[in-house]
Amino acid sequence: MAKERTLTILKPDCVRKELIGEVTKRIQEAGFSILAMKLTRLTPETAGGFYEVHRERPFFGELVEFMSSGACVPMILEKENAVADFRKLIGATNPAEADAGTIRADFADSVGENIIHGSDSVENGKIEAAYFFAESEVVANNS
Ligand code: 3AN
Repeated sequence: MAKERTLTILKPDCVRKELIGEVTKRIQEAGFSILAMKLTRLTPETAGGFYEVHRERPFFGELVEFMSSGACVPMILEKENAVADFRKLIGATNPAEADAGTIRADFADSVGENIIHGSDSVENGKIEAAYFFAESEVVANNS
């Protein structure tokens, strides 16, 4: 199976709960290589741009406010079957519906504050990665 890349964000609730280390450990133990990572803080404008597809949804304002409420940690990850495997590792969007042992089931409080993002396709992962990282910030081979 070919290697894929996905984009994750450890969200502001993950950073506030001091879970950067714990969540990153789970990601690495699941076999993902980190090709890029940084600590940053989104503005309401950049958060709105990232979640542009949700602009018409009723929760958009809340989502933008939350995502710009503190620091977050975006990472580009690589692994075989990365997109699907990562979504399995993090669990369903709503932590109440997430499988036991997933990151969201273990750490997230609500559908709005759900600890972590994972791209839903390789194509979107590419677009999302470019939102946070210049090509020069990406380590091509880190396995
Ligand atoms: P996922 O991040 O699991 O792919 P999406 O793309 O459906 O989920 O939603 C993007 C983000 O919007 C979610 N991570 C979540 O934080 C937020 N969100 C989704 N649905 C709701 C909702 N009903 N109420 C509040 N926030 C939501």
